[in-house]
Amino acid sequence: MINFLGYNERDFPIPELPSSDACVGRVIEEHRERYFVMCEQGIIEAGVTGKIMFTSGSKNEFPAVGDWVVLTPMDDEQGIIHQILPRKTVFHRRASGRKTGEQVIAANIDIAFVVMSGDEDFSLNRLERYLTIIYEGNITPAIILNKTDLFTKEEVDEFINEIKSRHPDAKLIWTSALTETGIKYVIEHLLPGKTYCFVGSSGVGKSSLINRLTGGERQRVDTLSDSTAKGKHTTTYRELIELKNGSFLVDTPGMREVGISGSEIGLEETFADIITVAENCRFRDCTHTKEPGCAVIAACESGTLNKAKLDNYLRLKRESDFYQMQEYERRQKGRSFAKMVKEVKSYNKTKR
Ligand SMILES: Nc1nc2c(ncn2[C@@H]2O[C@H](COP(=O)(O)OP(=O)(O)OP(=O)(O)O)[C@@H](O)[C@H]2O)c(=O)[nH]1
Ligand SMILES: [Mg+2]
Ligand SMILES: [Zn+2]
Repeated sequence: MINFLGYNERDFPIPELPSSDACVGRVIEEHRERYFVMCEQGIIEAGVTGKIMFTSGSKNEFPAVGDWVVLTPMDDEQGIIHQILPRKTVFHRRASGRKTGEQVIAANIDIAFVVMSGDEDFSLNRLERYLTIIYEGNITPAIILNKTDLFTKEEVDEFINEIKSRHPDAKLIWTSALTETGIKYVIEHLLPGKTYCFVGSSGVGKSSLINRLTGGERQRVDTLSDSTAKGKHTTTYRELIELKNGSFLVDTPGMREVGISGSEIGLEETFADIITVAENCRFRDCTHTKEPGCAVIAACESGTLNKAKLDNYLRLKRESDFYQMQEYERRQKGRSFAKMVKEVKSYNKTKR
């Protein structure tokens, strides 16, 4: 019987275990393909099997913080992960740099807090990237405007109005990790057994907020001290932190790139106002850029829709479509290569 780290049998039914010493645990830290997994017997440092099994519902083959996994301990400290249990929700972005595919930042998250601050970090377009990713992953978003102590009340109101002008219904909390303003409204969201992640640019105050929520003393579920982070406070790896009330927080390093992958559902949710108006466009395949009878352009002109939001929607839609096309081509190429290998093999066989 598992009874820890937010486990519930309904969401994560235990599969048939590969051996009698195998167990189920939750990934609490990720360091370059090494994982710290909390199991009933304690924390196990684990790698993955060469052929980690794909499970229905999980798009990505590697575990991420928040995942429930099946592992076999080799001793008290080390083990091997065989399987990722199907994810209930997932926060993933387009892999950065030259890598292809998606990168999972965290799994099985109930609410994702997008943290922004009023300085140079403030960007509604970037906020909408995060919202798209969050909705796409079936997670509920909430927005935190942090560092309000650095601004006058009028300036803070201005930031709030800007966010509300594009997302009037979004849950929005303004805070200061320094003076503790608004922290109690964040706490109100934190329920036992639920998991929350904090995302946003580097330096916006994600870890500072988490420190406030833990009351300064990190209820870290592990004992690992990261020597590379010495002297700096920049978060260098993702970790799951347990609060006294039994809720779980995932701290993540600030993201420089917030690329979206194929995100139809995410875009539909984030830009629901545009999608609704678009139903009245004359053409089914209207691109909302120049067509006659475009209800979206008309709504922007009359001020019912926000033009800057539309521009961002069109940009993100292109990005999502482009990603899907690229993935499709990659799969086709992979398929024709596999076919060629098969053909060569059977040719060699008939020759013999
Ligand atoms: N004035 C002010 N400073 C803050 C506030 N929150 C955080 N800071 C400061 O901002 C700096 C960055 O805070 P962190 O909590 O490390 O930011 P982070 O989002 O975790 O950054 P990464 O881990 O790099 O992603 C630190 O010097 C904090 O003391 C706030 O509400 N007000
Ligand atoms: Mg941090
Ligand atoms: Zn249109």
